[in-house]
Amino acid sequence: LALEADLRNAFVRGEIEPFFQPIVNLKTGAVAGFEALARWRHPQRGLVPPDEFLGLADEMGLMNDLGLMMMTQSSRQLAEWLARHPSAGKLFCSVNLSVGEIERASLVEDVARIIAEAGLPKGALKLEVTEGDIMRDTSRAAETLTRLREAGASLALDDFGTGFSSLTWLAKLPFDTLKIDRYFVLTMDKDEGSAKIVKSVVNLGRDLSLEVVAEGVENAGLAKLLLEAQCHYGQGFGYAQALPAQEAEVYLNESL
Ligand code: G
Ligand code: G
Ligand code: MN
Ligand code: NA
Repeated sequence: LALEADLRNAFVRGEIEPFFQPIVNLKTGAVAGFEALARWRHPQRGLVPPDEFLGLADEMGLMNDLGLMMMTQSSRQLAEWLARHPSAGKLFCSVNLSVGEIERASLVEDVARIIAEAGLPKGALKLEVTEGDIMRDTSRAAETLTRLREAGASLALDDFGTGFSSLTWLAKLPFDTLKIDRYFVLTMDKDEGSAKIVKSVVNLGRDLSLEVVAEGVENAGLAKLLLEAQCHYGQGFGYAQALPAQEAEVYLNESL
């Protein structure tokens, strides 16, 4: 209950902010983009990870506020980085959407406004959704995703491989990016089945002209296997965890 009161205030006080985990070009090591992950700097408890407050935020009806704050701050931050690091090319930043946000009528106009206010190029703000987020009402989700793309966002299907109907969504919905769930990536050096799944998912993504990101790249051995599998990008503790903005910019600069 104490946490509940704190969480309501946290938004007002600006205690919740995006950290940025690098997504790296497996071939060159250059940062291609970041995933924004919410972190709460609690005045007494220190850094509170999302697993400890997202459930509560959802119960309290705060997920829309969280998503708007994450998209707004990430977009502003990304615009600054693009201006300061022209050699970073088409740098992107992805933000996770929750199911309630995808179903919110005003989402598309909010995204269009946030992109315009930050002055971001088309596709630079990437929105991550999971299969679970789009399964509740697929035809409506399909329409929303199409409109989000028209509004200038790009789209990633997150945690790919953990759901049931992955292939249907992939072919039917306008995704730009496919993120392979870390479970398969983490075990691909020990488990032949996982390695085969990762390879076929990479090939599937490439055949569908999607950019493929492997999550859970915890060490150089996995990065090498993924490069051999012709995966485009890697994300994981082997490169960096989610970093505060200043540290993320240092990482970006040193990777270029
Ligand atoms: O960063 P970490 O690994 O602790 O994140 C745990 C979970 O919280 C992940 O599933 C991630 O997708 C989710 N998460 C982190 N930030 C956000 C956010 O801003 N919005 C939503 N909807 N989920 C988030
Ligand atoms: O659900 P989503 O894919 O958005 O989750 C991102 C989460 O994955 C974040 O909580 C982040 O901290 C976590 N994560 C990122 N890289 C790694 C990794 O290399 N290993 C593990 N175990 N988790 C990771
Ligand atoms: Mn994600
Ligand atoms: Na994921």
